[in-house]
Order: sequence, then structure tokens, then C-alpha cells
Amino acid sequence: KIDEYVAAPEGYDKEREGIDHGTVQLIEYKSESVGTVRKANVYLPPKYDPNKKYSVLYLLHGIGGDEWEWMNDGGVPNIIMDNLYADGKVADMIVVMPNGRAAENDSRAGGMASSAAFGVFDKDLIGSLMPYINSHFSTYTDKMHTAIAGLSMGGGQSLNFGLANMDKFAYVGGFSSAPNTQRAAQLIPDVEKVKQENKLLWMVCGGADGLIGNSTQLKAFCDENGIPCTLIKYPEEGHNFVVWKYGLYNFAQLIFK
Ligand code: FER
Repeated sequence: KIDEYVAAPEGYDKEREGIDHGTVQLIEYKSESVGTVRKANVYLPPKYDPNKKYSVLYLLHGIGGDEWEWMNDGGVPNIIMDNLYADGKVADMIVVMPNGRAAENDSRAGGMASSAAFGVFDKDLIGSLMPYINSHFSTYTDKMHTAIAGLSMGGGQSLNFGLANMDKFAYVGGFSSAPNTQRAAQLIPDVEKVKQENKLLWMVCGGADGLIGNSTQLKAFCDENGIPCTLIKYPEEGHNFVVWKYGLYNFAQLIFK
């Protein structure tokens, strides 16, 4: 069963005048698992206040991207988040956009050859990046305040890592998830555990995207087993930022609430 597509409001991804804006900063952290200094972009919301505490959304990129893909290739995550903040539609959160290619050479030129590096990013994310973020920003560190989502390869990573580490992430999102997405029985070896420990399993994929099978196989398994799970098919859309922006817009409103 596919969930209903509801269009995002006009202008949700356009810079708006007269509202407060967040900031994006590039951070560097030591990666224990890779053995290098790695980079991530961090969106801090309007009026970020270190005396308050923030939830954290880890937002991952695709096979051709890096820590800049969401910002520079048409994702406008800062604009989408600024607008959601201005309208009071999201919980207080920061958004971390890492480089999901956990290898010494993590350049976006790696292409398909870097699939293995995407596969071991969980060690770097959980072992090094999350501790860095939690010690350098004013965050809640528990699973109920931590989410993971991403596009394509990053969608596969989010489903794989998010469901394998439900003690770390209560909210999991896959946008147009790629073939690195594990099959459902592997993703969800324990149906009851997912029902108890996962708070949101949310997916979107373009109806004209050849990769949609990675999402529908998981959705079918969840439906069969009574696991709450959303899959929205974006009508007639392919593998692109129209879908991924929509994904961020919707996912961000559902987490930490
Ligand atoms: C594949 C097709 C697409 C694949 C990965 C992708 C690992 C990833 C696409 C993207 O991240 O945009 O067969 O195999």
C-alpha cells in the first residue's frame, strides 16, 4: 500500500524575505575508523542558542556527492529548514551533512568504486562524527533526539544503519534509496524489536525512478508484518532533487515530536 502524495506548498524551497536565517558551517573531525580528518557541513537554525539543546538530523548524500551535495547541487536544505522554522513546523534541530564515503580518498569522483566506502560509514558516523557533534554543539544525544535520512546511496545507508542501530536513531528516512539498501528480512530480523524501538520509518521515491524497488520491497515487508512505515511515490518524478527536497521537507516535520 502506497501512501498518499500531498504536494508541498508553493515556495517551500524558495528563499523567503523577512524571516530569520540559519547558518551552515564546515566542520572537521578526526575519524578513528578511517584514520584521516574528515569534513561535514552543519546547519544551525535561526537564533541557534548554545544555552538550549537541539536534536540532530544526519542528512546523507548520494553516489556522486559529498558533504556539499545537499547544499550545492540543488537541495537547498538551509532554505527548506529556515522556512519550516519560520512557520513553526519543526522541532529545534541541527542538520549534519557528512561525507558518507568512509575512505582515505573520499572525493566525489569515486563513483561506483566507492560503494564499499559507503558501506562502512557507520563506523565513522557512530564512532567519530556523532561524538564530535555532541561535544561541539549543544545537542540531546539520546535516540529520541537523533534521526538519520538520506538520498539514494545515503537513503540506503540510512535504512541500513538506522535500523541496525535503533539504540542510536529512532527516526529513519530513505529518499529514492539505492541498491545498497539491504533486503527487508536482513534490515528487519526482529519484527517486534522494530515495532518497539523505531519511532518513524519514512520513505519517498519518484514514481518514474528505476530504483523504486528498493523502497517497495521494504514497504511490502512492513505492511505484511504490521510495522508502521510510510512510502510516498512522487508522481512521475525521477531520481532527482525534486523528490529529495520533498523528502527533507516532510521528514523534518515528523521527527522529534
Ligand atoms: C546502482 C544504481 C544507483 C547502485 C547505486 C546507485 C550501488 C546510486 C545512485 C545514487 O546514489 O544516486 O546500481 O549500486
